[in-house]
Amino acid sequence: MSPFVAIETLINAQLYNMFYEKNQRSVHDCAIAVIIFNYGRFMLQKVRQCQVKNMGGIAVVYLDHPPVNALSRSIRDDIFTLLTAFKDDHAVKAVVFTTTPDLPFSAGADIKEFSGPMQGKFFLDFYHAIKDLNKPVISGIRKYALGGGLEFAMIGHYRVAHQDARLGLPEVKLGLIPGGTGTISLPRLVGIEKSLDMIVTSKPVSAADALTLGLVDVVAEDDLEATCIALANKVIKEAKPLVMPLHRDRPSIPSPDYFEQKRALFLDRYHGFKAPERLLNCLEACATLPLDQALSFETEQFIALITGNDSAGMRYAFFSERLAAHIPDVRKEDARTVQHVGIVGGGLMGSGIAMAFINRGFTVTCLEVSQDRADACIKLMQKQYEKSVSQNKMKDTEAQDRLSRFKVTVQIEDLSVCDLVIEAVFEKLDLKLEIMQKLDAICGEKTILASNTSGLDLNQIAAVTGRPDRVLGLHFFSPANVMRLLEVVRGKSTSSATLATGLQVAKQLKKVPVVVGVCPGFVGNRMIFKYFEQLEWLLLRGCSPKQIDHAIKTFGFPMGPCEMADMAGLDIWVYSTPGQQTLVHDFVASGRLGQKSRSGFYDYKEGSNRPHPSEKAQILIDQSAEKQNIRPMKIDDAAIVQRLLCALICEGLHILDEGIAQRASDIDVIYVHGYGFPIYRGGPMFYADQVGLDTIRSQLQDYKSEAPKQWLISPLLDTLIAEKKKLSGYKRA
Ligand code: 3H9
Repeated sequence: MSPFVAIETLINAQLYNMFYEKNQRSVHDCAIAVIIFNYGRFMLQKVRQCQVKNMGGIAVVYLDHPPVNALSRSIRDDIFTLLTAFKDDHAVKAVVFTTTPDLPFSAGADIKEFSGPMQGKFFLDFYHAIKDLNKPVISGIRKYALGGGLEFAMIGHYRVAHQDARLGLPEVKLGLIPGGTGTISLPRLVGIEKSLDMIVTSKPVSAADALTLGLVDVVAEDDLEATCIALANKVIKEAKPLVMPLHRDRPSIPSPDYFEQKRALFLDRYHGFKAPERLLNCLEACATLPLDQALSFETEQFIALITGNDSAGMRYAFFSERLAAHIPDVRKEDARTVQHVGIVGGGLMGSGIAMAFINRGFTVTCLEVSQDRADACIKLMQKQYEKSVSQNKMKDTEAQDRLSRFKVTVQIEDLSVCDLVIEAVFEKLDLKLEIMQKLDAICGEKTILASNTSGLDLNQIAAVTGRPDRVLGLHFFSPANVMRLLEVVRGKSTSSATLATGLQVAKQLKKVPVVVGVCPGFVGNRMIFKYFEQLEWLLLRGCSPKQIDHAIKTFGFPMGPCEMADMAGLDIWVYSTPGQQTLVHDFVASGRLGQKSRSGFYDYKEGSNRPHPSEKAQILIDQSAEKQNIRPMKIDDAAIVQRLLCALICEGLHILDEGIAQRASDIDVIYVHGYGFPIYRGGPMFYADQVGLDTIRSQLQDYKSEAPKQWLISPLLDTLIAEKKKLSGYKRA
């Protein structure tokens, strides 16, 4: 016996025992496992990812690749091997793919594998294998079937969804299209219009909606596995011809100019994003081309997207968002339970924060300074929910339930019972210190105190309390009930249990938390000050607000810096830069505060936030330039973008060097979710890698030669260049 055969025999025997003893399965199951096992060299792992049970001639395959059943190469190969084995096994009459109750059906293809070459079996292989199998294939969908997971289910003949399951094709969020036959199968099941809506919005549908649409055949109220087996037995008994969704008729086109109209619409709505247009091309191909040509076309479009920079940026953003929540010294289990939240200040920010909490099931008590303001706060909240009801976004009963969990008080003592109290008062340090002291005096021992400061010294704020370990910063972005970013500020005394609680609360609020250290402006605002510093440089050298905003919007930001500054309020900029005398100070001194005063870098008509170029603003800029003896220069759009982005990158490097952010990808998450950095460009740090760190270095050096104090270059950049490392992969040891 050769050593290879000997090893294989030994492993076969162990595997046989493992299956038989551990899982109490029949000899037949074990035989299948051994068939699978013998198929390749590394089947021990593969078999673990696909477990098989014989249910009276129905092979039930459990996809078993925690935590989300991502269809990695190994599990794809397992599935293919099984399908091939079932073809020759006459005992197998039908096949059910499902999962045990703890696992979802599948989150789709393994996104981690997309950066390397595509290897192993893929969706077209599944299509051919199931076609050749010619036995009913049923998918039993638990929790969710997303992306490639749903595509796989749509290749088989039937789909059964558990009543709580959601089904969707969210590939566009990763800069992709469903490239595993999804753009051809889904329209054949639900039509072109619904397919376009489902794919382009990336929104999954419920099991009930999927049934109505014809995406699934049965909804299982309780026992998913039993429902699948019952369906399999029925199909076997009926012995009707089997029709795969891909073999159904081509879908009809809703109207003759349907695709033209959608292309025109998408040009505006998805400006800068590549996947939506390619999706339209695929759906058109689905409706007009024979199956084999439509499938090849889909593959081409998918490959064009997956090999492009945009999808790389969006995939990086996907993983960066998840990585941001992992803090090495913080254990999830240490988080305290938070149910009742106190908020100090019921203004725009405070009420936005209150809504964010109420909407996720928390009870909120808000503190206001007077009964008049308390009444105004309640009214504002009622109005918001009435609006949601009138727009059919919420049922009246739901709105009432949310409002019943919201109270406004003028007695600070009413906050004493809260698990977490967040101060959201005006950005004045003295005021915040006074409030924190009072809260510390009245709140229970376990209450966590948080400040919503957007950049004041959290350590100073924590130091006035007797519980600095239970103080942290929760910097919400306005409007707090909408914006997903949350900077979670870790002070020098913040305990890991307090931080764990902050991260858990963020997760409950469905926010994207990023942990940052203490420095003026933390990460996001500290970088934006540098961006605004260069905005001023450009304005003083003759670039108009409109030109600058146009250049940045063409790069992909939804808003230019002048529009953004006007929206936030120029006075905020002045408060945040005490002791300085800049162009913005001139604007504020002349009463131009931005949108709130209907005048800033632009003019605004009453009742509208649409910016109009302003002669008065231009006069202020010209006067300031003249006072400082600055002459106009010719600066093109590319140079504008380069300068503004270099300002972000340069400051981001210092922030990393100082340990204020622990990873470069955390900075990117902040910029994508809080400042509108185009997600398909990954974030400023990822973008720096794409431009090339050498190029960035020489650009920074050029700027430095004009203004050495403004452009200090972090030594980290030189280290990364010397070590040939990527900035986006940087994390502090
Ligand atoms: C596709 O299918 C292409 C095909 O059309 C064509 C191919 C030819 N792959 O989010 P969570 C990880 S494209 C790899 O924290 P939740 C995630 O990184 C795919 N890993 O949990 C995290 O890891 P870690 C289309 C994945 O419960 C862990 O799983 N599908 C994948 O809040 C838990 O994730 C999608 O776009 C994946 N596909 O949310 C779905 N999915 O613990 C993308 C997740 O190390 N996924 N991970 O940080 C999601 O939307 C959410 O993760 C999901 C779970 C809703 C599934």
